[in-house]
Amino acid sequence: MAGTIVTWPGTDGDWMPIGCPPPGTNLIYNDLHDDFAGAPGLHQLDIVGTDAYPAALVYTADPTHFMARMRVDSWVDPSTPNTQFVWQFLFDTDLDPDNYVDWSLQYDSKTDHELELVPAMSGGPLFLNVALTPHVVPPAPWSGDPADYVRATAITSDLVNLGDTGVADSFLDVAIPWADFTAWTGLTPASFAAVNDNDSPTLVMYLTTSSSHLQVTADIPNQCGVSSATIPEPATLSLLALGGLGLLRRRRKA
Ligand SMILES: [Ca+2]
Ligand SMILES: [Ca+2]
Ligand SMILES: [Ca+2]
Ligand SMILES: [Ca+2]
Repeated sequence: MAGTIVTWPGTDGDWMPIGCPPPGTNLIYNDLHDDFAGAPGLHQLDIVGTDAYPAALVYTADPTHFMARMRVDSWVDPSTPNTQFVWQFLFDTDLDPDNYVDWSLQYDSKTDHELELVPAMSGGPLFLNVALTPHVVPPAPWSGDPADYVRATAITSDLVNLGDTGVADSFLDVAIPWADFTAWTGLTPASFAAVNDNDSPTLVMYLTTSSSHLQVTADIPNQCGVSSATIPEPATLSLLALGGLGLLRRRRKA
């Protein structure tokens, strides 16, 4: 029966905040409001969080499912339906500097309409470079019915509004069976033991949102000690993509 497969944590306090990348920063995962192109109209894609109200949390105490939580400005937004977008929990399972994203556990509400675990073909070094494996060919290693494995809480019980929409913020929760998650990613409950301060030698989590189930196009990590040199914000990305710097230099010479 739909909706009864996962036993979600009973209270918000059961969830464990995760730390900011890179490893060893010992900072809580934060994210700014209105910090990507189009953000003012895309409240449901805007990841928000502070030290007091973290953006990213996990629940690893359940014996059968791994669970992760993302705080966004507002899940319910009739003017911009949620069916066009993808919410991503990205995992770097080997801390390689040039290809940091290895897996995405993502709620694909755009193309496949499932919660799916997909590997990265190319995982960086910029979020612009992340290329995820298509769901159908080859098949996603695991996928589940959102009715069973995704839970949205429209109004956070803390009643804090880090964004600008709704009376508070919203939580998006996802769950995947440990058996499948571990078989594909190698991650176990023990892998997450030091993830709250990102002192784990083998695991970093990133939260992103997108208008594509194969890429990262919307909100990306910031305020987390992540160097802007390795992970530019969208304005910088578009300039680089257009070769803007080269054009400017050539003009100055002429
Ligand atoms: Ca944000
Ligand atoms: Ca990696
Ligand atoms: Ca809000
Ligand atoms: Ca961000």
